[in-house]
Amino acid sequence: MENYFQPEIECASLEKIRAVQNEKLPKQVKYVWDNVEYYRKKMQAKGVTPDDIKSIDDLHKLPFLMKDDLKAAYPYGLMARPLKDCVRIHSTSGTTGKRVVAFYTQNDIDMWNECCARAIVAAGGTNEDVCQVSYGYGLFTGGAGLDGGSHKVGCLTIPASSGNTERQIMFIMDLQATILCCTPSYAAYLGESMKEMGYKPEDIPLKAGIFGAEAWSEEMRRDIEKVLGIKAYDIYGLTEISGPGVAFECSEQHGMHINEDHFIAEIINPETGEVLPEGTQGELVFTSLDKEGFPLLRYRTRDICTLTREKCSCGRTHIRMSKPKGRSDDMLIIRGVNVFPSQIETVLLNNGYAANYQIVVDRVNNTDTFDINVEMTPDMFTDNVGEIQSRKKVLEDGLKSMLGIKAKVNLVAPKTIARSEGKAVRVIDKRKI
Ligand code: DLL
Repeated sequence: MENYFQPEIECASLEKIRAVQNEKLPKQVKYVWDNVEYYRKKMQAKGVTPDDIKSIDDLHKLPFLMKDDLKAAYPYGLMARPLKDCVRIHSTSGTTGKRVVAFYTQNDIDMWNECCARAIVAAGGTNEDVCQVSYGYGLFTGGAGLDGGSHKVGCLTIPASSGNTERQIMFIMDLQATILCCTPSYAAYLGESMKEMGYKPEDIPLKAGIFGAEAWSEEMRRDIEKVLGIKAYDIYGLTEISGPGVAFECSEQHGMHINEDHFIAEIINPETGEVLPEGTQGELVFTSLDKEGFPLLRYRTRDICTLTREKCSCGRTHIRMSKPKGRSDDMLIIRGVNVFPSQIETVLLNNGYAANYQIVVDRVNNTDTFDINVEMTPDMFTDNVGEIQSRKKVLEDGLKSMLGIKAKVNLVAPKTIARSEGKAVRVIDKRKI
């Protein structure tokens, strides 16, 4: 039986969802206009005033916000409330330049925690569960978000944070954790470590995992489910819009329901900004409907995906987004061809490898070099040169047909590629362009 945290809104009719959005949007636009000078100026430059936004049909009239706007307005320029009304900040994991800092009022935190609670309940969570939160706690939103959701559901929460794999495993086993929340790459590593320690899936008390914060393939899901003996659910979100729980998977595991009573999603053509029809792939854009501290309107996520309103048998009615293929800024352009790390991952996992790989791109004599270091699994590890060569060829052929360009595969020994406790680092781009 499917359970819901807030069934009246999660399963509301489309008319009801639209009514909620139509009521909230004009108010939110007026609120931002009155309180965020930076966005008001953008609206003025486009000749739009709050009076022009009467319903969600007018959404397209509003200007976009981009990451560059967040940098330009850093740190306080997009806040809509004085600092005294805010109770928390979080910040993105960006490694270059200024980080994005988002501000939350207590209402913002409550709304966000409810979104995460919806995700936990959709993964089968109840107050009988022991929920181990192994996302990083701190500036990153993963730990705090799932922790808050877990409390709302009434799970016994283990705030493990990331890292210290032995201790993570000890808690899972000793405290009989039933739900694990972490990045998919860390879940895979925990699974690999538990297997090595001799645990079989049936020995592990976990029943569900809530994994997100980075792109992961269906093949990786299958592997994690197998090694941990669980059902693995995807969860999506971003600091700018709140954190995890903007969208989450249900028992169908077929797209993530976007919490449409709080966020409006659009898909646009990233080149032209044109809004695309449902089902078309493009860049995801979010408008927050009730954020108080840091309310972003038409924020371009750079995540590439599709949306669908097809009926979902779980009973939820909110629109679903596909797994993001990757970020438009993670997309590599190699010899003129667009390459997403997730495509490479699919080929590797379909050929029996785990998701332990690193892509190295460089430019030599004006030509892109494209190497993929792939770890052999302990079962396939050998020093037989002929066997390695033929394995390498199978992968290179598979990659060529998936990507359309040739990559050089280097098969490396098990455990030689660094594991990540948070988001995995898949790409090293040495090109200086
Ligand atoms: O990663 C929030 C989060 C924490 C989501 C825990 C899920 C679980 P940021 O660090 O701001 O926030 O990074 C946001 O991560 O724009 C996507 O590119 C990527 N991302 C997040 N979830 C997924 C997912 C958190 N399920 C950026 N699949 C987003 C693919 C994801 N990419």
